[in-house]
Amino acid sequence: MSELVVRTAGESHGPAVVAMVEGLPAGVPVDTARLDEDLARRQGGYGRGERQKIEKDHVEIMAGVRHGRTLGGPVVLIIRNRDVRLEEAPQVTRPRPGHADLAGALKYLEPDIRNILERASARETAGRVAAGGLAKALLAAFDIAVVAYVTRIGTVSAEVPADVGKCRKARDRSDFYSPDPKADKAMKAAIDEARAAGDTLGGLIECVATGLMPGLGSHVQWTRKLDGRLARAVMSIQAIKGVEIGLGFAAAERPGSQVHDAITFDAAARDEASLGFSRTTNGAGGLEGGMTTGQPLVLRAAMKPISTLKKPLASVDLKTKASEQAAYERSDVCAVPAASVVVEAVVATELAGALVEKFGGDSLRQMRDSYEAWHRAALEL
Ligand code: EPS
Repeated sequence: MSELVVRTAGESHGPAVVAMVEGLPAGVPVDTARLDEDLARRQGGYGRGERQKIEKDHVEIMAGVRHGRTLGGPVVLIIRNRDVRLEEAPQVTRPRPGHADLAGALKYLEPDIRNILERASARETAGRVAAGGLAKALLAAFDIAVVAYVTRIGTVSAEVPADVGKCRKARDRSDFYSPDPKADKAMKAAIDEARAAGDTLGGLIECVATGLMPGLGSHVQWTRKLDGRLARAVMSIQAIKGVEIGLGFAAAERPGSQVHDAITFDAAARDEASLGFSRTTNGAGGLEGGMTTGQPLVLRAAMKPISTLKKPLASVDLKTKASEQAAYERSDVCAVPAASVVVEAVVATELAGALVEKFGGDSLRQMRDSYEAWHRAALEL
């Protein structure tokens, strides 16, 4: 079975963040300018901290690409850090509640939390975003698009237009990566208020993927169920505490007749990715039985507020065991917009992985042929 695997390496203040992407077919177009656009979006958004004024993330390709196309071998991407000071950075001994600090220090028998936080830092997500750009390029060859945007900052909610194209356009004009310009003022006020209070703010992110054919993922083994894999990928993003698909938690309150999506058929849409089958609603969020249904995938993630607080919570010094305030150097007040770029990237990566598993071949051309053969056979059903 073909498999797409993404691994990252690198410390927040080490020389670079590195991503290795293994399992892409040969022939996927790679445009570093496009990858850099996502990296710039990840660095941006209202509420980001001082670090992003230092960094200017840019992808360099170290392996796996020639003449702007993947070769079929592992692709290695690096993003050099500018704020490199891993060796000289001072020890940290006062763990921040909410961060990996205390659990990591105890797990690794490590009194200097610096040795934990450097890898736990969300700077690592630059690697996942760069890798996600490659996944998006593969998906685009099958007319599959993924977009994520911010639907809430703290208690301020955005209205989400039904049209995904409109969402993307509005998001690209918003400092909050929100699809609702009417929410901007209140979102800004909420972040400014948190900053003034030495506090931080979380929020909600929605991600939609369109153009998906039915049958990506699988019902036959729990490890292959796409909803489970998406949840794992999104939950693994720093500070994400909840993931839901479609109606998600709201489905628990409704009777089945108001949750499940009646099936319709339109012969005129026979040639589309969904093979002409449609739904009157999309409560399932595009997934049934761990497989895509051919309807848009709709996933939401909840992000907790960043755990590095300017007005720190109580903690304990690991060396002296005395009560102290948690460590503070600098921090983002709100990184929900940045996290939305990471959600988009990891969802794209999981979908590209499912595509590779179903239609995998050595080359993109072979994958396209395999997809078309399946599509023809499905039309004969
Ligand atoms: C990040 C860089 C980090 C943090 C943030 C993510 O920079 P520094 O630690 O040098 O200020 O701003 O990391 C965290 C939110 C965290 O909790 O570790 C980045 O590039 O995204």
